[in-house]
Amino acid sequence: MEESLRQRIEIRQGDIAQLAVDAIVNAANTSLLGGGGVDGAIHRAAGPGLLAECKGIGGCPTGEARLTKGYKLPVKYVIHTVGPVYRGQPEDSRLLASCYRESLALADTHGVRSIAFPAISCGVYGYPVADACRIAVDSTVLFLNDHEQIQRVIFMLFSDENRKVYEDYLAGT
Ligand code: AR6
Repeated sequence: MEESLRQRIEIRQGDIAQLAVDAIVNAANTSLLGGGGVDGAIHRAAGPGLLAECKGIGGCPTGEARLTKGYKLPVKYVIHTVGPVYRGQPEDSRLLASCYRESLALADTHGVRSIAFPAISCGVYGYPVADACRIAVDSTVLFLNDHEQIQRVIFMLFSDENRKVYEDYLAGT
């Protein structure tokens, strides 16, 4: 990968709800009404204002994204996207790539310069992390290639194991 592009991508480990960036991405479900995992952590840290705004959106189809304010989080925006439940079908990768693309496009439209993603679909939704990582990084690189505004994309991994998967993949690109 070209060095200038590589410098816009960062891999970190920890709680995405603590990150101070312009926008964080939430791995939500189609109701947008909260849940466990990263969704639960984001809603807990954001406070009730986030759920109230989400209620007014009326859900989000798999592979799409919706934007809200950050409330008590140290971010301007939360971008809620709905990853596919992994079934081992070609459609899974198409929908997961769409989550990254749509989230980045929405962020771009709102003037975001720094954004962080969790490993969408890699928890409850069962997506194998090595495959999901490849899709996450490749979709992001494709987007950054012809969009200048977003200067920093952080992949925020929760576990040591997942962080290593991302680091290894990025090292090989
Ligand atoms: N910061 C960063 N990553 C996290 C955090 C956190 N605070 N907490 C968990 N992860 P999951 P999914 C990691 O299950 O598979 C929810 O109930 C986690 O280790 O949160 O897309 C929604 O409401 C895993 O690697 O999301 C949906 O119903 C990754 O985030 C459903 O789960 C994603 O795991 C979505 O499932």
